[in-house]
Amino acid sequence: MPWAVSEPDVESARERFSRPLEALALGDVAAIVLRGVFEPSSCSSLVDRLIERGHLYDPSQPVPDKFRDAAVPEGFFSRTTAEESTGIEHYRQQTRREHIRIDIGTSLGYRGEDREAFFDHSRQTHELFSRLFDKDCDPVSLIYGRLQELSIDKKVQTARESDGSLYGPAILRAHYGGYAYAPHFDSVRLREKRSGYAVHSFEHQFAGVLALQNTSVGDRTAQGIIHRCPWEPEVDPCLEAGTFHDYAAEKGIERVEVVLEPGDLYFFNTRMIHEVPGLAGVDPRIVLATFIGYSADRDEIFVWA
Ligand SMILES: O=C(O)CCC(=O)C(=O)O
Ligand SMILES: [Fe+2]
Repeated sequence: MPWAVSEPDVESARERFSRPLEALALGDVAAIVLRGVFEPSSCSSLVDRLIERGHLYDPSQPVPDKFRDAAVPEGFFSRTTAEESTGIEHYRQQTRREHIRIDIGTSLGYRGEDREAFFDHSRQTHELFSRLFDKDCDPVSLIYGRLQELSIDKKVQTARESDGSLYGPAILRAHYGGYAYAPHFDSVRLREKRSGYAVHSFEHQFAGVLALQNTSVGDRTAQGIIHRCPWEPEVDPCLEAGTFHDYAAEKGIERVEVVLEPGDLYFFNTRMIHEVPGLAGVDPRIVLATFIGYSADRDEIFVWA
């Protein structure tokens, strides 16, 4: 059987797999795609609201300085140990000026080095999201709800420490001007090695990503690609050298492009090498993204950003 996604809804995932999240954990399915879970009109009104309230900028206007300063460079995540430390400036120098990623929310990968500042920032995100979203527009609860259904009987909740400190519940990300994710994997355990955080204790990490707006050039749109290649140390040299595509071709590794429309939600295992090639369309690609901690033998599932 070729490696493929499960779509279009929770029911079909549950028909195909008795435990869909276990299938993701094992790498049996490339992604679980849930089509049209959020109305396209709700996606566009949310994007308009983000621009009106100054969280994003209108791409037809020059880039305001505050966004240039806040942009997250391609490939950057903060490292846990000083020996491994590669500063953000290194990544800024490698990122083209017009490749701008704006995060609205609190990313553990970006802010996890300073624990206190991370949880302070998360508190502000909870306040901000309670102003941005309401019962008529609540894409965060929507992601949590679908994940709960896919989990069958586990309890989905925002990641928290034993003292009750909450992580950010999700993150809005806008990618302007051809911003790309090169082939990579995400893991608080295997990559960032954040052993001081509760999310470190889960065996598997997934992502749940809701598309809010596509970027396009002609009839092409920027879409994610997932390779049937779980991260192992031997893959690091080609990730670092930017030669993963050659490696994958040589090994005959399968790949799946997950084509999403605004309002589609997908879940995938972030240990699988994945990428989103950049496309310099006028409108930025905008998503609401989460990370998910899952272990077969634990009743709770943690969600963070
Ligand atoms: O935007 C996506 O679909 C996935 C992005 C991604 O790989 C990441 O945020 O680590
Ligand atoms: Fe990723």
